[in-house]
Amino acid sequence: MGTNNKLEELAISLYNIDAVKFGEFMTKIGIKTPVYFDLRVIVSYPDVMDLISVLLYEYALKDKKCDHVCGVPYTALPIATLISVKTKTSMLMRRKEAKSYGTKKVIEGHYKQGDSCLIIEDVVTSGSSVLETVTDLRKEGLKAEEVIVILDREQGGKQNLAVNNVQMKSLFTMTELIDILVKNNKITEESGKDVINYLKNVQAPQSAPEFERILLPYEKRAEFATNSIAKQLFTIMATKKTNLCLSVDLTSSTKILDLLEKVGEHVCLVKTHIDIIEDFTNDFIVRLKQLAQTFNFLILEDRKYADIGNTVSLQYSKGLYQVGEWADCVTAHSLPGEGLLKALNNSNNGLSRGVFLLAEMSSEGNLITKDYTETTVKMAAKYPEIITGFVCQKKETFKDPGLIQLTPGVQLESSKDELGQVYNTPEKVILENGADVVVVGRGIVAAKSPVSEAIIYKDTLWRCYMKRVSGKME
Ligand code: 5BU
Repeated sequence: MGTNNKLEELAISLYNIDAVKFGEFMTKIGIKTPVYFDLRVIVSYPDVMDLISVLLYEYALKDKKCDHVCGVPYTALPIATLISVKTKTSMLMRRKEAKSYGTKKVIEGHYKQGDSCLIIEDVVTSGSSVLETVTDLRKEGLKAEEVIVILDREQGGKQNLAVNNVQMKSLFTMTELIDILVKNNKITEESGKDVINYLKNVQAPQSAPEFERILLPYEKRAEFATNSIAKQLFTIMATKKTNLCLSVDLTSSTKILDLLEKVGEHVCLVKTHIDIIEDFTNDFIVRLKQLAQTFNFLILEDRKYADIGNTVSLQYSKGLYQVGEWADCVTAHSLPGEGLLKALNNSNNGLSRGVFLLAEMSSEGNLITKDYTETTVKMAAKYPEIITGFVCQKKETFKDPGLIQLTPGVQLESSKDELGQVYNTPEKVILENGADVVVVGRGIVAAKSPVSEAIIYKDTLWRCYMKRVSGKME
């Protein structure tokens, strides 16, 4: 029997054993739905189980090698077992409840770091169950980049998974399953259309586990970036192997330039407060740009724009500093609303430019609330071409892997200054709080030997990042 015939046979069997039902049903959360799936019943039908495992094998495993297979608990567990036995491929088992016990292993079985694991699932709606399994596997250092499913409900799961670097293949899409059932007179064309329309209108929200973004390496994140500065910065970090942003909070232009001569090779980004320099001239900008080119770093002017669009546009492109001419990116508050982002977007003179929007601050007692942070992130989503990322303190603040988390308030020891600045350690901000680029000011510029201190920061921060993307977080 050819694969297509087998698929047809499976579709009809699923219908006959009531694993898929059409009519009017209520979902768990009280919404009416014209279609209902319960693939848990397949365990009572060995022929159906057999057919599913043969088809999954032909689709996903025949021409491919993977070190392990892992079923998403619970429905897919017996299917994964059959495939494992049939193909003599090792199986891993993910515990769903281990988290609450704390110490128990989440992934059972024998494996090595870097081993590849194919995930198996029955039905995908939003993809969130698959992502939970992916995340647990990646935490153990396993490569989890492919999933094979029986049915894709076509409600956004495939896209959600792709954003998280997981490719999904399915035996059927919902449309294909319905076509087969209509063709075989199991359901009418009309109820088939109803179902397709219903599914189109009820798309799953974009969802990803909160730590997904931070498990991806910078070179991969560059592929997701929509702002050209974010793309460049991810690429610089990956090639120079540094995620250190030096905040050159010095008031003499010669001191800044002298320091950058020596530490330029160790940083990905240099952050300025141009209005604190006492001997500012245009020559300073010329030299700064030369150094940026020689050492391949970007420049962030930490101007924290916070006015109406028209004023911001003037502040950005006119006046003594003409920031838009030389700074690759700037910081801005979301407080005045979208006009400010429109202004910055329209004032770039055709140059590649970016904005880090302030979603949180590091200082004690700042007035930013959770609501404010969430609204800021939503506002940024409307301007993907200009937003480089967020200045923020927590990994939960945003999910988009193409945006950069810039985190200030970092020193080797956690402490505070006398004016409310709060310092966390590199370990904490990178491994726990999700920082992508770490801003260090006085930790380096006020050190006895700023150059050797910069190297210590660079090495420590990079080590933490490597630990994070290797998946070994504990
Ligand atoms: P420090 O010397 O490492 O404390 O300098 C931190 C820099 O980051 C300094 O230039 C601040 O203006 C900047 N910063 C900050 O510390 N906290 C924030 O929340 C934001 C910016 Br936004």
